Amino acid sequence: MPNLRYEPFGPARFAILLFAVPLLFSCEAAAPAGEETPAPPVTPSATPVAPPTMNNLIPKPTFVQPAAGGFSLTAAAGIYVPPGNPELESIGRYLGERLRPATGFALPVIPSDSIPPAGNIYLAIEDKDPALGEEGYTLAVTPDLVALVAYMPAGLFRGVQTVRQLLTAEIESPAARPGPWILPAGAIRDQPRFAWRGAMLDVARHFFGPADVKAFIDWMAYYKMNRFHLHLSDDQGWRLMINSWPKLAQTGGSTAVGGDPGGFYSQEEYADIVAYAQSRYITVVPEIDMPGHTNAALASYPELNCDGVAPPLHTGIETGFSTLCVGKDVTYAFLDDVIREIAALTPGPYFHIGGDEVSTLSPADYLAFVQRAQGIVNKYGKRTVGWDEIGVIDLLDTTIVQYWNGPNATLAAQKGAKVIMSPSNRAYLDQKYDSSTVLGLNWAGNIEVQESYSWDPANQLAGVSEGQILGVEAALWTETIRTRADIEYMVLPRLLGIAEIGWSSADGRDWNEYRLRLAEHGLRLALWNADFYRSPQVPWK
Ligand code: TNX
Repeated sequence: MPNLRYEPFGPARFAILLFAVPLLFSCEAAAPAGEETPAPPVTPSATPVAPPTMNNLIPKPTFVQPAAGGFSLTAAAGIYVPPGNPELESIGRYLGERLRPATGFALPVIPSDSIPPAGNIYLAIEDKDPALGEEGYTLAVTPDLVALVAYMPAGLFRGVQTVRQLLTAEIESPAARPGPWILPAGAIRDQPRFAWRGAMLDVARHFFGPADVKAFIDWMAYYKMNRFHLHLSDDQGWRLMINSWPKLAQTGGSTAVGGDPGGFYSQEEYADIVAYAQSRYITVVPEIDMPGHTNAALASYPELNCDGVAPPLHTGIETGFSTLCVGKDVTYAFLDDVIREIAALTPGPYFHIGGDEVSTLSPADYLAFVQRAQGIVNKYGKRTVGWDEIGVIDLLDTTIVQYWNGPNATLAAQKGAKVIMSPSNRAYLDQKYDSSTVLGLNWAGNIEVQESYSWDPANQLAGVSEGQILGVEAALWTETIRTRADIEYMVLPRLLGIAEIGWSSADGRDWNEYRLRLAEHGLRLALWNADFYRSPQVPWK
C-alpha cells in the first residue's frame, strides 16, 4: 500500500485545518450532528436552497463537529492529490466523475506537491494516524478547502462518499443544475464499527447482467459497504462459465424461475465485475451453493448424480430437494475444478460454499462433504464462508459462518468462528414490506423499513456477541425479482439501513432520527431514477 506523507509546511490556515481534525476529536464527546450551522456565504439564487448540513449522512459518522459557514465548490475547483500515486489519482478522478454531471464543472485531478490554493479539494494519505485503520478518514471543510485525509486508500474512498453526501441531493442529478454547491463547514472523523458490511445478490433464480450488477455495486459504494456477495448458482441457474465444465453455464444457465430467460457471465464479464467492485474498494465474495441447491449442475452433467441420470432443469421455487452425489469421486474433481477456476478469477480472500438447506443427506454425509469442500477452498488459498448450517463441521479458524435462521451459528461461534449477521427477519430484502407488497416472499415475516433498521447485530443471538461478529449482510433472493426496477424496489431503501448498522455505532442510532436522514436520501435515490419503496414510515421530501 502506498503511504504518502503530507508535510504540512504551508500557509498557516491549511496546517491548522489539517491538525484541527484530530484535536477536535480528542475531547470526550463531540457535539452531535444536530447542532447546526449559520447560513453559508451563498449568493441568493432564484430557487430557495436548503442550507447545507452535516445531518444527512448515511451511514452516520463516528464524530461530527459542525462549524460556521461553508465551502463553495465552483467551476474553478480542482481535486489536488499528492503526486506519484496512481491510486490516489484514480480516487480523485472517481470523485470528479461523480460531481461533474450535476455541476458541469471540469474538476480536474491535479497531482501537486504544493498546498492547494483556496477553493479546492484536497485528498491525501497520511501515516500519522493509524488508528483510522483501513477504512477510516478525517474530513475538514472550511470556507477555503475541503481536506480529506485517510490512512489507507479505502478510507479515502469512503470519505469521498461523505463529500458527495455533504452536497445538496441535486449533486446526484445526471444533468447540469444551477447549484450553488456548498459543503457545510466542520470536521468529521469516521470509521466503521464492523469490518464486513455486505450485500448479496442472487443472480441464480433470475439472472441480472453486468449493468444491473454494477448499479447495485454503486449503491453499496455510496453507503460505504465493502463486501459484494454474488450468489452464482442454485437449483434454477448456474451463472458463471467454468471452462473445464462448460455445460454448467450453457445448460444450467439456460433458464430461470418461471421459465424466464437465463444467462451467465463469461469469465471476462465476471472479472470485469470484480474489477469494478475493486475500484470501489468492495470485495466480491463468489458463492457456489453446495451440496444442495445444485439442480442446475445436476441437470448439466449426469455423472454428478448418484443414479447417473440428469434431472430436468428446475424453474420452480421449492428448495432442499437437490444434492450432489457425495459418495462419488467425480463430485470432488468437479468441486476442485470449479473452486480453482473461480479462485483464480477472484482476488478477494473469500469463497462461499453455501451449505444451506439440504434435506436429502444424512447428517454424517453432509458433514463429510462440507468438511471436504472447506479443504478444497483452503487449498486454493481462500477462506471458506458458509450459511449457518455449516457450523456443525470442524471449522478451520479462517472459516466464516453466515447466520440467517438456524442454531448452528451459535455453535460455530462457540468453536471460535467469526459470524456474519444476516437475520432473515431483518436483513432479507426479498421479504415483503407489508401485506400489500406485490413482490417478494414473506416466510420470515414482513419487514418494513423500521424493522430492517432497528436491530443490533450484537443482540441477535445469545452466545454471539460483538467480538465474534465480523459484520452484517443484506441479502436479496430473486425468486420473485425479475427486473432492475424490482431490485430497486426491494433493496432501496432497506439497504441503507443495513449499511448504517454495519458502519455506525449502535448508541448513536435511533429510528426517529434516521428516518429524517433517509427522507433526504429519497431525493438522491429519485435522481438515480431508482424505483425505490416510498415507505409510509418515512417523511419523504
Ligand atoms: C432461504 S437463506 C434460502 C434461499 C431462498 C430464500 C428465500 C438461505 C441460505 N436459503 O435459498 O432463496 O430463503 O427467501
